[in-house]
Amino acid sequence: MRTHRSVDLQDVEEGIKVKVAGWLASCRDQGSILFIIIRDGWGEIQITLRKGETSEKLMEKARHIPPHSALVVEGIARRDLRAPWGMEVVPSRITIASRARRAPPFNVYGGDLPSLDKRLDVRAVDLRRVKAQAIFKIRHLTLQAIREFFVGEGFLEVQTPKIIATATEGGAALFPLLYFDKEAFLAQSPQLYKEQLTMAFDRVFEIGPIFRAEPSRTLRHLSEAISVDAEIAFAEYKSVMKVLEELMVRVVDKILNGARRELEILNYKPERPKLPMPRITYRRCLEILKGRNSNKPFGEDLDATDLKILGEELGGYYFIIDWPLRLKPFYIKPSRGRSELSESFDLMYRDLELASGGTRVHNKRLLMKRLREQGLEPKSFGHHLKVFDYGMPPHAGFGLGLDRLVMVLTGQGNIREVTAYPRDVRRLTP
Ligand code: AMO
Repeated sequence: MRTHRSVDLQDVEEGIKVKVAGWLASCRDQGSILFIIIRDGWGEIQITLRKGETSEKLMEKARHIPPHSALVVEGIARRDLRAPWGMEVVPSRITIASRARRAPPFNVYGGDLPSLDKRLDVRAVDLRRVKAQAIFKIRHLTLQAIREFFVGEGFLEVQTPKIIATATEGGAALFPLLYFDKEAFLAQSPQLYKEQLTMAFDRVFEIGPIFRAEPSRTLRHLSEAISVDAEIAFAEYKSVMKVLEELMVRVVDKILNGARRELEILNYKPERPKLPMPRITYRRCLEILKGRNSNKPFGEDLDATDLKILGEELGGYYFIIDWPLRLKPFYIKPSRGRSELSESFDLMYRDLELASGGTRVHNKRLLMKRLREQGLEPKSFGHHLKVFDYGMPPHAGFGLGLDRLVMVLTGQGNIREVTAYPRDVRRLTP
């Protein structure tokens, strides 16, 4: 239906015929001249109607189009350095493809914003905001950078089932569902499948949904999130941390270089990681907490208050490594010679956990022992354990929360702002 997008106008020759389309964002009526701004998926287009140049009939029609209506405009491109892309459109015809029947419940193009809840109720309209557009452009570029990085490092992109038979990340946090006549669950992570796939493909990655039924009401938890998972054969946690930190640099650089306009709109510049990122042991974290009069016994998980202190003390990006084994899922490998610890890490940005990972148990007997220690029945994992008889390599990997990463890249404090249709305890629509 259109010949040019907004962004294409910067390259067209003056005087050519164009047909553009988008949604009416504003109309500035100065009597003898009328400026209409329409927005498409790439930016803004200025439509200029002048008395004497444009018919009275068309000017009258343009004056009465309700904001947010979807329009198709045919006309001539004319150079004007004040217009977006340096080019305005002098219209000969305006077609209202879809007339807006009512005004949105808030001013999408400026003014005070209502609560996030009100905005999420009409999310498709809310996403027309310039800031939302910038956030989702950065999300898109982030995904692109991640894929480029993994492909360049010889990883194969895979997809694993999201309807599964057994828990991987602890039994409490599953969404059960009826799978024909059986009970099944939504996958908490692709953990066991990505491990198995190293047997066939060596290095794999997946970008897909994870489902968590914890009733968390925080600014950083969703019930459905997107996870970037990687798994590498013949690797252990220290080599995987190197891959992850290089991925982080690649992503931040892509955003710093490729999303300058969007970062300007957001008035934010993400911090570029300095490599190597600090590796802080869990034990060292306890000492830091002690120094701030917050005593934590060995073996207990770090809660939001602890992470806040660590974020203040350590700043920027850092790894917390060598977690107590009892805090980690059954598939994480115990440390050599220090069986109370594990070969594991979390990647942090200040007090926000971005990723976690570790070396995996690749010995079948040890994995069965670890399952039992965690009160799980090896028989329920029969299909997984079976493949360990066919040359399961030593392997390691990580899961990186895409939504949390985009929070850091766009400077957002609430994970819902970077997710098109967030799902949480209270929200299942739209
Ligand atoms: P974990 O459970 O730590 O590890 O999850 C990995 C990363 O996913 C993100 N994440 C979430 N983001 C938003 N809302 C949630 N409810 C949520 N839960 C997790 C976080 C987190 O760091 N299988 C392991 C990874 C591995 O070892 O490879 C796992 O799932 O950013």
